[in-house]
Amino acid sequence: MATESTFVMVKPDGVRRGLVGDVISRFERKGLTLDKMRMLTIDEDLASRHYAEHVEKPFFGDLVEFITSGPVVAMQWSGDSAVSVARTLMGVTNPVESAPGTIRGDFGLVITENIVHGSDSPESAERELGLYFS
Ligand code: IDP
Ligand code: MG
Repeated sequence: MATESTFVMVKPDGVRRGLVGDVISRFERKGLTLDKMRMLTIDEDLASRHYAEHVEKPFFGDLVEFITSGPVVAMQWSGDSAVSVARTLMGVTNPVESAPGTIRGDFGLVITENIVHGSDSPESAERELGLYFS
């Protein structure tokens, strides 16, 4: 198993609902290490760069409106297989289908407002960490 770093973000709904501590606690209890953290409000330019892969999708406008709607908490977490471990803790994209015990499975019901973001590959992690921490 290789030590990796990944980008995780509590989205505006998670901040509004007071779930920042719970999200952080889950990652800590799993054994990942919190390296960096900052709170910010994403502007449209950063949103478009973050979600560049989705620019042609029908939900892109709603996604940008949502992700810029309030402060987020951006984090770098590291540890063995941190990228896939973080995705497992989050649960699948649609909270309707996310397993109980995952963040999205425990707290969500709406696909846009699914509480957390996590990088989907080491390459995405490097790109996203660069967007928020350089
Ligand atoms: P991920 O966050 O699990 O990696 P992606 O497919 O990369 O999922 O989608 C990015 C974000 O866009 C999702 O977390 C969700 O907030 C939103 N999203 C994805 N698919 C849909 C959809 O079909 N309708 C509305 N929003 C969506
Ligand atoms: Mg994604």
